[in-house]
Amino acid sequence: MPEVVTLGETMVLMNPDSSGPLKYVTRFTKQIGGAESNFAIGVVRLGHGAGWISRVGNDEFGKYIVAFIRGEGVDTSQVKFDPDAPTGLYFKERREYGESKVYYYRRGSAASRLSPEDLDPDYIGSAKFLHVTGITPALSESCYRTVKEAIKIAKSRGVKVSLDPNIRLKLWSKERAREVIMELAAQSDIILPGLSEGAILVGEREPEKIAAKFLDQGIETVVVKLGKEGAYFASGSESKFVPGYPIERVVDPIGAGDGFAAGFIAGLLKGYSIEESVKLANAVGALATTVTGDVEGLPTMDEVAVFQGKKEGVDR
Ligand code: KDG
Repeated sequence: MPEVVTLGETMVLMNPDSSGPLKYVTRFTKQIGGAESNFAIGVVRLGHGAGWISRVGNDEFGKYIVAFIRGEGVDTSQVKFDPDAPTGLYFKERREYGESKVYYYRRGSAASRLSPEDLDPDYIGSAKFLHVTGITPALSESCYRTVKEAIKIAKSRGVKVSLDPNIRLKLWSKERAREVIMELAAQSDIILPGLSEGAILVGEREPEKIAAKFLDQGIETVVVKLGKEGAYFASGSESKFVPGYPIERVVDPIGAGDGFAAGFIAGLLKGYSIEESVKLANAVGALATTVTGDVEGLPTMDEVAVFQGKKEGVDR
């Protein structure tokens, strides 16, 4: 049974071969993306077992996604092929400046029909961590109930719960996101918000204040992601800024947060301190931005060691 279990939607990603408005783009590269499977792939690359629970359509895209994720070494035994709904799809739009945009084609997708009956309590109960994100409960009422049930199972079996808010305002309003994510946060042991998510969720803009508000809710460990500046963590009486790794040329920022989460949880699984786990998370998040695609840049531990200057790289 995997050490880490996660659940959520993975879509086929149509990644434009050129930048600019999609209206003028003529060629796309077919890849995959989904916050939770990005995370699971990241954990496996770093040397740990991960399982991903989901539904995909019983269609070519669903088969492609499952084959890809299984090929990365993630356990896909809990994924169902749904004959009555299609696999979701999303497009990225790249600009030479600023952030990428995304366009979803996922309403009514197979994954949006995930339900609590798709959960095997023994599968979740045998893991060390359950990782959930704020994307899944935004997909549908049944997805919301599924995430709550997964957390309930984890808590009843002593499995630690980590939550990445991953607020996607194309899926729901700020108000609903706050209400649901704060409800899930109250049940979680670890939360990994970004700065703008902190502002939405707890109305604070500074890392220390964001962390303090979540600690007040009874969450054990808060790690506030600060992009290239690194991260700030607070856990019990310990708190610290951990500097990041500025990347000169970010090729594709989407998926960096999932890489960060994978690095952090993998660090804890290795028995690292929270600070060392945040360092690993910073490195994984930074490396994820150096390659086009949501998962293609996720590193192995060897690649992290070379990046951090702890090991010499051999290229030829
Ligand atoms: O974190 C990256 C994800 O946003 C991307 O892989 C697609 O899961 C996705 C989503 O719902 O936006």
